[in-house]
Amino acid sequence: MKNIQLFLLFFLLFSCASQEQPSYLKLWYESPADATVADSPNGWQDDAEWLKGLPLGNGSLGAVVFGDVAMERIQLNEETMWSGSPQECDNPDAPQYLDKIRQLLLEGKYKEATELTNRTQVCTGKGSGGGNGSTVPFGCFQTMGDLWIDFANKEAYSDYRRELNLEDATATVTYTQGDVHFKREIFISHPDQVMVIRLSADKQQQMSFTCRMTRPEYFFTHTEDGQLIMSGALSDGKGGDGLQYMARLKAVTKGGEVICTDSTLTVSGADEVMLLLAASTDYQLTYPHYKGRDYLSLTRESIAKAEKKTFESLYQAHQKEYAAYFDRASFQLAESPDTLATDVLVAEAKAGKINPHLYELMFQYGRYLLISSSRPGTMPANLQGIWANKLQTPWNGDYHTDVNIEMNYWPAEVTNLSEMHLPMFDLIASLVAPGTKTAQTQYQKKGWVVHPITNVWGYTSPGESASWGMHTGAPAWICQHIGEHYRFTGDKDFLKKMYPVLKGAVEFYMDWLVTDPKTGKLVSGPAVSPENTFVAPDGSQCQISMGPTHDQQTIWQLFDDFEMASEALQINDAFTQAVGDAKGKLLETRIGSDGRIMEWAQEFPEAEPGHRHISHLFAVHPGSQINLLQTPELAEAASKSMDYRISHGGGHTGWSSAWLISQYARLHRSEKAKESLDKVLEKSLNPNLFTQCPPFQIDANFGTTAGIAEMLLQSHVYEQDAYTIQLLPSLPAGWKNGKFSGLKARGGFEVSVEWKDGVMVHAEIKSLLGNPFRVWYQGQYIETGNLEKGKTWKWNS
Ligand code: FUC
Repeated sequence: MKNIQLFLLFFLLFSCASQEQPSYLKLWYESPADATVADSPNGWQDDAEWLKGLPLGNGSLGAVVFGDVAMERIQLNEETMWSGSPQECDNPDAPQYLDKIRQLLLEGKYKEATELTNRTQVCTGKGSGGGNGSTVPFGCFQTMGDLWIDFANKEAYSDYRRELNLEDATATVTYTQGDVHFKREIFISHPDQVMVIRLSADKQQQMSFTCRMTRPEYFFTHTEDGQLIMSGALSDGKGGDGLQYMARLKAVTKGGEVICTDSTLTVSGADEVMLLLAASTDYQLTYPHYKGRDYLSLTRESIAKAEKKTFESLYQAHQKEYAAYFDRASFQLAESPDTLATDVLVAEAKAGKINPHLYELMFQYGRYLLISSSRPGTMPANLQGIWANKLQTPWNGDYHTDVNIEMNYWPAEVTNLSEMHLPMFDLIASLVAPGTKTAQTQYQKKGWVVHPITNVWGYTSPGESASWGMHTGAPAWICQHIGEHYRFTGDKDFLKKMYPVLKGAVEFYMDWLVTDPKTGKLVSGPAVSPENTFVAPDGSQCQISMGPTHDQQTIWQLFDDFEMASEALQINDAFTQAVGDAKGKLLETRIGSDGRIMEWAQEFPEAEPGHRHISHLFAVHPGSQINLLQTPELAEAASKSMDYRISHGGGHTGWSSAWLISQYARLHRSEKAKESLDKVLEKSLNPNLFTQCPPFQIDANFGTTAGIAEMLLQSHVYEQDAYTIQLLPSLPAGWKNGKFSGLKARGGFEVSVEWKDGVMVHAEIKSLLGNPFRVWYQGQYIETGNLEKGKTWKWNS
């Protein structure tokens, strides 16, 4: 009997193992990225080989792995490698012109007002350096340099494959030289704060190579305690040294010999080698940001701890910690797990043939990139996440608040990665002190403000040109994330902590808004509709006006969120009441004579009707004020606005097209949502699936993930004290069969759905908070009621 049991056990184990599917979520390639091609010196020119590399990251340390056989290049990043330093850019002369500008605008004198705004309201000094700020105080997010591994074996190779497994956040390179099969495994551990590189072969004594570390400027190397160390200082943008940085490399070998010089670490004849790399800067992550972090000890201790562990235990800790986030959500469309190499998928998409697996990959890649670039306690993901290979990263690799940083975080809540959202709140909170000074100096107003750009140095002044720099809707827009985090998580401690921040932004607008004497409505201004230009009645091209729809909508959302937060925290006083009154007096979104949403308070012709920004539709997405269920007329007008934009060439940059996925999805125009999604895949993908604006910007990666989620699940409509959970609200006809699990809905729900032949066959909604809920599918409410915390509602066709 015992034998039979044993036999059965072995049979079961064996049959399970043999049925185990290889990981499906991989980027993989049959050729390396060429490490011998130098990066272009021009900061704005993308590097084709780098964009074939595989990105790894643990929120603070990042790398792009080339996988070149003879010479491995691992391009290094650390999230705080910022040149520059704090600077004084507010203009104390600005306030005296504010009333005059407002008066000119309200009188319709746009040309004069735009000129006066440009002359008096912009920042002092060099601002962002025109997006080229690496040598001015604004600074720039820069590469940390490169780790080069020069292998002694230069023979020809075969059986090459490199891959990035999204399920364990590990890059692998395998190839055969002669009769030896080589393998490289690379991951960046969050629990151990090191990059781990295992180099192995299927025969003994095959590992011989020399490592170097270099940087395009400001670097020194030396050896200490058997480590190769690269260190240096970045420019502070004022002629001196700014941040100090250090990267340490250590080899742990099985067999063979290690010799370090001041510029190299050489391994000869080892059976297997584990390289450990730790890096940091002295940037102080806690506010007030500047220098102070003990980067020397931090990197020393990370290596000292990791070198005592085996590769297996480092890998297991890494995999467990990472997968706890990644595995929370799934999305499956393709019928079979057979996939093509990723560069083939990209090439096919460019030729107009999109493999369904590419949708799955892009959805999960955005989640992978968010986990890899934004962890609790780190800086938020910047314009390139944490991956940049230059000294002058495009747009300084900064935080743009007029769509880009917001888009980075659109997938955070809905794809079940709430924790990854936290760095954005730390950044917002850190803007309060400098932003209060800017509000006072620049406008003599209360509260705090920020404009379209910020950096790690607390930059809150307007930009160098008012045409884009006078984005006064920025504090309202970024603060929307506070409300969203609360709506999804119900975390009252978080809300309590962020309430003063939210209130500070509200205070600014309460002081900033003015009554338009013609309409009696409250309007914001002087302000831009992000980066867009109108034709004023006298024919001049202007950007500045009073009450652009974007400001009005974002401020409405801020006031509405403030009311929600005050109610949740049981705060009811004269200020909350005044905010409620002001919300009712805001100039509302209006429909123009052509049936579209008006972008400005007057019906101006657009200078660029296909402009990439779609900021006047903020209320459709990411806002929720305009929606199909509660404001159908405005929704119809928004639909027209989108179609008009697209027919005039809109959606032409990566992020613009990615945004349209969500906006169309919110209006349940599933085929248009898919068209926008397909456009991102056809026009904006690099071989490593990083998206192009162009240049490379990570926003469209995140916008695409968020857009796909928005096609599958929505929960932005709040009616009768409950969130309406809309299942498959924007499912395109081509996505016949599929399923998703673990997406989140506002009100604290976890949702899984399966559909066949375009029809939902199964749905499960788990209540995490016990809030009331309503379920909507194909225009019908299929459930309304209460679901106890922890209980799951199930539905079958
Ligand atoms: C905004 C956009 C640009 C670019 C930049 C980083 O200003 O208008 O297209 O994405 O951010």
